[in-house]
Amino acid sequence: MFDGLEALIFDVDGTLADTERDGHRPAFNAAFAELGLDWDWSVDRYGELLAVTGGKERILHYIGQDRPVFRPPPAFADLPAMVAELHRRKTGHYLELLATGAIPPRPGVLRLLREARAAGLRLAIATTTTPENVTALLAAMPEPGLGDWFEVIAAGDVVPHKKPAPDIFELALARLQLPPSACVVIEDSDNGVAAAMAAGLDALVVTVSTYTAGQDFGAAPLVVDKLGEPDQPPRVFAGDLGPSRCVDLAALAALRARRFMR
Ligand code: XBP
Ligand code: MG
Repeated sequence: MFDGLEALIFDVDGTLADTERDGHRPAFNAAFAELGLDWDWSVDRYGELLAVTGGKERILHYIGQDRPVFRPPPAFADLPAMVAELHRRKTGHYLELLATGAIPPRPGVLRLLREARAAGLRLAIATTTTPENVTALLAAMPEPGLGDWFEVIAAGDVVPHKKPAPDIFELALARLQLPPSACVVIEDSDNGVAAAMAAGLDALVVTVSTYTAGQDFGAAPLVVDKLGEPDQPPRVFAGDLGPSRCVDLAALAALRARRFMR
């Protein structure tokens, strides 16, 4: 226990690693090409499509917006069946890419995780992405056994509604059997902030990522460009780190104490 702080709950995409532009996006495009579709999500268009969380939901949204007259080929019973196959293939491409080690952890992520583990804090994940993507991302990081550090991995379709709905954070809290006041969340997006706060998780830090710069993080009490290291401190956009040189446990414990007044 660290001054009332008992657990850290991490988002994955954009937070543990900057996975979207050079990870998920090319994996979607490879799946489209495999099924003979001439769809190609550019860096900019993908940024817009990220407003919709969840890969399958994102593909359906894109079809509605950009391909309104598209009908799936006869090999598929219906559109959801085709989207499911696209997404299955996309996950395969993404896993292959992760295995190459092409997507490193963001600055300060491993430092904070090690610090939390050493202090006996509990670790959890609350993400929209598919569970196997989380396991593979953690396995590819330069910290052997990292996946086992997380007591709870709440991911993907296990809840009815994805972020910005609170469901996935509520599930993580239920599995941890902790109240929101014992936790700090690390997120990178407006949808993630909305989801966490709707679950009562007011103590959160936003580490702005490639696609989330310029988003409105509402009442988020701490917004930085990265978790950082003592010798590579983050830029602070909102809130403050107190005496800490980077986003460390002392800063997070102080943040939690301020939000929950105890
Ligand atoms: C992540 C997502 C995911 C990924 C793709 O959001 O929205 O959909 O882009 O993963 P967050 P899947 O960081 O807020 O959890 O294709 O596996 O859905
Ligand atoms: Mg994210």
